[in-house]
Amino acid sequence: MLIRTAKPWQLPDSVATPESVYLDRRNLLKGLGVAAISLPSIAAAVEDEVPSKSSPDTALSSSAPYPARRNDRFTLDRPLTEEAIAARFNVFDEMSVDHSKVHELVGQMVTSPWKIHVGGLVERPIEIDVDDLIRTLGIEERLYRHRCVETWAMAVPWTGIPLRRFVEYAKPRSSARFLRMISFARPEQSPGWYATRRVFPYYEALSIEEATNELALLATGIYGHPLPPQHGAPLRLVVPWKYGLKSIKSIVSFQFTRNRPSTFWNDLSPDYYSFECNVDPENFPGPWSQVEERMLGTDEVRPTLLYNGYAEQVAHLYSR
Ligand SMILES: Nc1nc2c(c(=O)[nH]1)N[C@H]1C(S)=C(S)[C@@H](COP(=O)(O)O)O[C@H]1N2
Ligand SMILES: [Mo]
Repeated sequence: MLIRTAKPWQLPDSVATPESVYLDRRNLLKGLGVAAISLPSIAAAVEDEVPSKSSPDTALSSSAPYPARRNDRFTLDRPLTEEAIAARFNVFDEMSVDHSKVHELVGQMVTSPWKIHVGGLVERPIEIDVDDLIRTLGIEERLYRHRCVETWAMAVPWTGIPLRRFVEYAKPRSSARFLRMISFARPEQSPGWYATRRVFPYYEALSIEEATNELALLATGIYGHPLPPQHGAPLRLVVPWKYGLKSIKSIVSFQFTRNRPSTFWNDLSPDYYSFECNVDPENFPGPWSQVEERMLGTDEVRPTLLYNGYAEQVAHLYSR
């Protein structure tokens, strides 16, 4: 029998980035500067690295709207994962590639105040603090399944802003066909930044049809309170019919584009990770099986569901 030394989802050496690129911060920032020619707000996000001090008032205000009212249209077929279990097993490679260590390493992260930038093909670019965004657009609670491409799964109560509502607020031009999202870029608050074989910041994208699907949520909370940093505070995407890698954490920038943007894992390992990355038990290009999944905490093994059980809401997006 073949014994694997690396976990199958780890990055094959053939697609790893040369050390010179990720070890040298100045090179990294220069690299981002080049990207910023076509996407100006990335540069703004990267330069905005020095957090201003938050007043006690703003620190408190983010917890005021919790717990939010639950939207009962979204139901589960399994028990909720225990909060403490979900909070201690996280994929947040900017902190560590050891999922069990992430929650111990997020202490440096400053998540309030937190400005986001909304630009690209919009009527007018917007800069807004997440607390103001919450006050403006409102939040609700939803129970969702979550499925990682590594085959672990969980079921959790997210709180957040329906992404469709955010897209309407952003007023994209009719030429916008995709929504690109970029994570925070603060190496000094991210112990894994130079310690992993990844080139950050993390970036993701959805088609406008996906972004305006009723399931897409911009999560600001979990288990009835604001997100703890390990879950991607203060604002992260949740698209439960896709593998978890699409649900980008700690977003600072949103851009509407005409062309399909590249995505972090598709760039790193295109043979395994498509742009769409929809949960599918039968069709997965990587060298491990997606037929079953294992629930965090209970270790219960369940059959993987097409679109993670959300076919009714999303299958029409992908029929040709
Ligand atoms: N910025 C960023 N976002 C990210 C990741 C990451 O490493 N960095 N990991 C993704 C993956 S692979 C998964 S499974 C989920 C995990 O979310 P959780 O830790 O809140 O369960 O976050 C996604 N979002
Ligand atoms: Mo994942």
